[in-house]
Amino acid sequence: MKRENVVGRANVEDTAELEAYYGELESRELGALWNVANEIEPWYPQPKSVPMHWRWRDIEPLVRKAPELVSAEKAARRVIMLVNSGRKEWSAAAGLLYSGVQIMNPGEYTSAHRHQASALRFVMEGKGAYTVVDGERLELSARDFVLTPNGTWHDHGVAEDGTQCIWQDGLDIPLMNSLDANFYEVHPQTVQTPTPLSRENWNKPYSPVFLYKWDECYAALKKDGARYEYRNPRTGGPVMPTMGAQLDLLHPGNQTKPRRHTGNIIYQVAAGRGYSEVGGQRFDWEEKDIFCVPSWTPYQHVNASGAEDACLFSFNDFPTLNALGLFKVTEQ
Ligand code: GTQ
Repeated sequence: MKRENVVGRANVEDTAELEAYYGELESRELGALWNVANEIEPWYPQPKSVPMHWRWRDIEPLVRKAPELVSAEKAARRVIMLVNSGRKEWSAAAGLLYSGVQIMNPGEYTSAHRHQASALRFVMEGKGAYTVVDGERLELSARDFVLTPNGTWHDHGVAEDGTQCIWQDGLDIPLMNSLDANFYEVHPQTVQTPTPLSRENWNKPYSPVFLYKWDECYAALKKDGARYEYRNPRTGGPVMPTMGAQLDLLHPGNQTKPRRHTGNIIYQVAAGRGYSEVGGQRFDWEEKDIFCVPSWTPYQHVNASGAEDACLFSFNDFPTLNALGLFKVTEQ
């Protein structure tokens, strides 16, 4: 019990009589709210997730080892997950967002499936990767951003004449599971036969654009300034109902304003180097590093280099918070 000596907060002393009473309650699957009230009604968000930094140079050898040990077929998805030490039980990278690094060799593919969870990918390296989303085949290059929205059939692979490919997956699996709303289905064909997908009378809750090519997005980012949001062109809003994504550009010597907000962000360094202060910790990052900012954690990004631009790709759960009226932000 966390007692607080503040009017309006639980502050009950333990006595022998009360302890016996708590035992009786427990035996009937009951409990006294005042023993947990201060914990379950925090003054402000108290994320279980902690700020974390997965350095590419540390994880790369382990990611590359996976294909030597497990086939893509047997693994179904050969992915090394990013596990937040405060969120292990949810397989979450931060908050209720999952992330992992998927690796595929030339000629390998995953079998077609769909799930209620929404997925997005940011390509880290390689040539010849493709994904087929609801029958539409999309060719993927380094730093491309691609969606496999909730309920869409998808399979992916690497062409025989390609190179080893690696990409970061982002999914809302922990959110779906915490809502007990997840479903999973295997496609009747192992891999989908590519067919054109009609966008006529599009009424899906996600973007009709699935593939956002790096060159175009980066050019738009450079033209417009500091931020590029991947958008659903039909609505101008986020690409999927539960997750959004963006690019941040930091010119040499630039830094973002310190801010904090509800909602979680997972970053991947798309280019350059710099550092971020996240909840009082300093993460010195370089290309392909991944780090997270849990909800309500103050943070700031800095490009301390004298010469090179830095670009951060990130995805977030802001659309979920916005849909529920829970997004709050403060700039300091
Ligand atoms: O490709 O749909 O990293 O279902 C984890 C679960 C990727 C996928 C992951 C998945 C996928």
